[in-house]
Amino acid sequence: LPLEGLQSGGSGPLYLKLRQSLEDAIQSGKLNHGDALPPERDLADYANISRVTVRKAVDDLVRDGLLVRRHGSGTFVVKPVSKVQQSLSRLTSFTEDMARRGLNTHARWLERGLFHPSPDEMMALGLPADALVARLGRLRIADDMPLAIERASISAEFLPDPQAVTSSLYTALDKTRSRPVRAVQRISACNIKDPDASMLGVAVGSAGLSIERVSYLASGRVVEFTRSLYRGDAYDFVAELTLSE
Ligand code: 16G
Repeated sequence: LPLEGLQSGGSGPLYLKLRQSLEDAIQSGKLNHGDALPPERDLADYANISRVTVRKAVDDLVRDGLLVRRHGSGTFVVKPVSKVQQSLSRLTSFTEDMARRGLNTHARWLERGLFHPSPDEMMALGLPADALVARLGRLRIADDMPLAIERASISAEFLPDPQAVTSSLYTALDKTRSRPVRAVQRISACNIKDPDASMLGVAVGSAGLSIERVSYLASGRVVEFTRSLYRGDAYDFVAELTLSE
């Protein structure tokens, strides 16, 4: 593992740097799915940092579902064939989430173009009827497994050329300096009907999670209104709860 020089390279908390190195090792295949992580004591000695720091980095990756602790036998790199554990406290993109797990994403485009907003889009994005909205409809696939159907609506002001989105929407928004910094997400249970069921490769009536995300810029303006349908058998959404003061 490339842990030398953690102390010297760059600024920021050590545990974040360690977390990043471990993530990089998973992504690049230096650590394979199913591999055991070296004991925390060894990692600490080797990188010349405290065990508390190592524990903090590992805790983060366990919380995000990249690593799993097995009682008595150690910490392992999660096999992605199992459910995707998705943190509910971080504003990340699908492409990033999958890349962190070492999975490649691609999309089957269902819709991509500029339209006048529907009443729902007018409400969610705060737009008049004569405005333009970029609509991106995608079947989202990770390593050949269809996981979700997503339909994103973005005011054309932030995404004037929807054809420019070839893979990640958030990367495209980054380029126009309009990547969201905050989002409100609503999740509800549903049964997956056709044609969605056949696109997702599940039986008609299987359990799904219907998710609506409204994302905001730092200025408070709405950037994104996205409706997603996730396979219930492929996703676990995990939230960290703290006792409020
Ligand atoms: C996630 C978001 C979706 C966002 C997309 C961007 C949920 C439920 N939805 O899938 O709102 O548009 O990421 O991903 O998490 P991209 O940058 O890979 O296109």
